[in-house]
Amino acid sequence: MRTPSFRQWRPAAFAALALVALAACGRPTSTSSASDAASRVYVAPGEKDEFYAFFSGGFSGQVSVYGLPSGRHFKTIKVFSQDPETGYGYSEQTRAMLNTSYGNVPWDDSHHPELSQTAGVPDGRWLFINGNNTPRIARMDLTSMETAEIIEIPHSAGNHASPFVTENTEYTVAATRFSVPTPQRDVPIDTYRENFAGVLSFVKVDSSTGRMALAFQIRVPGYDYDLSSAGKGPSHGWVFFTSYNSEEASTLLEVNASQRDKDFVAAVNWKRAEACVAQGKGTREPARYAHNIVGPDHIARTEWGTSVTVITPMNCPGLAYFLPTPKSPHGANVDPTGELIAAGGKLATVIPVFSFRKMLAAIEANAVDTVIHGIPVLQYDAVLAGEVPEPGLGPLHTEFDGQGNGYTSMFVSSEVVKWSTTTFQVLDRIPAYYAIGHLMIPGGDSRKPWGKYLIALNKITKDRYLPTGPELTQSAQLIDITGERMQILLDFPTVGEPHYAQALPASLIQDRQLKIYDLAHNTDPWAARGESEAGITRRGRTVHVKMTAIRSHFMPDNIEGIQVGDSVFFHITNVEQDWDVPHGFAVTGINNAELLVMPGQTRSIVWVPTKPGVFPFYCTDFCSALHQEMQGYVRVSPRGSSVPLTANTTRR
Ligand code: RUQ
Ligand code: CUA
Repeated sequence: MRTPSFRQWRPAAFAALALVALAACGRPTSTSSASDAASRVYVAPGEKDEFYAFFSGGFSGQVSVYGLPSGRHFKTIKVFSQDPETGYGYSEQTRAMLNTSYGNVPWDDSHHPELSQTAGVPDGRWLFINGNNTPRIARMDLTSMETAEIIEIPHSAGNHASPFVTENTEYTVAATRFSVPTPQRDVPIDTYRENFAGVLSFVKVDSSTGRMALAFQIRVPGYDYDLSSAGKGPSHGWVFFTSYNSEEASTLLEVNASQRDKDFVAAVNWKRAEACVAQGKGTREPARYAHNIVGPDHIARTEWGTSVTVITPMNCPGLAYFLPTPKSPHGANVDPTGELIAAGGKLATVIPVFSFRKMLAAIEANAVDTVIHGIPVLQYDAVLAGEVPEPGLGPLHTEFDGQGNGYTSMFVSSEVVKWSTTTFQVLDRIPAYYAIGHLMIPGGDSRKPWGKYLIALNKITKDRYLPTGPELTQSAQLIDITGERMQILLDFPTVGEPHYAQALPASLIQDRQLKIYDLAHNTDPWAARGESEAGITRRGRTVHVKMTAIRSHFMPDNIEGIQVGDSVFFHITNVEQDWDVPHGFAVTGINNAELLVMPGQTRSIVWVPTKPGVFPFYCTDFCSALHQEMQGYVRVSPRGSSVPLTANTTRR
């Protein structure tokens, strides 16, 4: 979401914190229960956490993996940002992952991790996340916890309402946050109403391989599409997208997009869309986009998309309906039964909860206020299940515990509010420190939430941790939701801004973790599967070194005959077949990254020496007692030198 600066936030915050302080009265103070809380998050040395949690890295562009309840950080999965620590996005095998129609884009803003689902329940196969800035969706494989695929979304600008999945991961969706001219063209910005449009994209996911493909796009009015959630059970076949700026303002949205009382949730019937596409009601439009896929040889390659099928609500009646929603909505979340859709209006005074059943009845009865670009606007009262009154200030996102309760984050009053999905009354509230954005319950957006914990994902931590200069960490708070009253158990800092997170029981994926890559199946063209395959070749000014790494030496080690300005490709194969034995590779003056090579894997990086001399390379990962001995030298001679190309491949 758009985070206000602290200056803007402050007056509201003080009022809010006063409120929060009041609300907290009568709750056990944190000190009296501190040891009790500590024991509930304590995971003893050698013991394992109960849940895996996947947090978005926000503007770090990555995903981080935590254990719950301990809050321990295990790994950062490299997704949209180059990572010199591992060579992701730098190595020859991974560079293509970051290709886009804008060129190689080495960064993004990742917001919403989303687990694949079967029958509406996380199945532990894949994790998706959106790239918000240069519109993309990434898919990670949960056995290797590596990025397997990234698809660019054409016609889109700011891929925010993404990558939420349908009940059986038939689709992952992507909606443009910023409407833009589609197709892109050079027009005056004040022709916004005539020339700008929104686009809702449906990306098909292959049910056996996970491979994504852009199925179709729906062109919709030029609003800002913000978040979404797929129907389940009775509402399977629908996706609900929030929108704001139904004013279609193009300047100072802070004021100009907050004029109307209500914006909209767009209810989209994707089965209807499929039927319209099948009936040829779409048009094929040119669109160039990158689709980057890691092959069976572990090398990423780009396939270029050239066109996309576009349909409009005008040409496909029954495709989309607008539900009027107060006021500048952010999240739209479907409850586990699939009947309720809770919307968070950033400036709203209530949380409106829509009824899917009533929505169908309203469509049937034609309870329509007006029609916008072929999209009927249903009557608010006809689709409303109820409103949660006086929830607090700035409702954003809702998750569910599967026990008939919704939990909504309140950005401005900085709290989590628990309410009943039958009476719509507020049952409990607890402060979040501070400025909570999303919240997450393991499985809390699915048909079967695991309940137990709730994580508050907070933007501001002023005074919560040891200060670290002007930039302070964002944080997560673990809240116990098993009792009648919520109880805060733990604060822990996060990597980047944690917009959203997803979690599942560790038992679902823990035993399926890949331990090594099979060396016998390494088909990288530059692999050296054994030391006898190691060697060196020159092709003009390019030199290829096929090198093996094993505890505790490289083969070859000493290299001579390199000249200043050569492009030297080091192709490192880790020939170990043991779990948890990566080797690193770095050479003096290399101006891109190191390589971190997993057992059985080949990774390649280029080094262009700039001066004559003798330069060491070494293993960067402390792999054995003789790790410090795992080294070699490269002799670099002036251009045109007659030193012959040699590499020491002897074992003496
Ligand atoms: S958004 S809170 Cu992507 Cu709500 Cu961040
Ligand atoms: Cu190999 Cu250290």
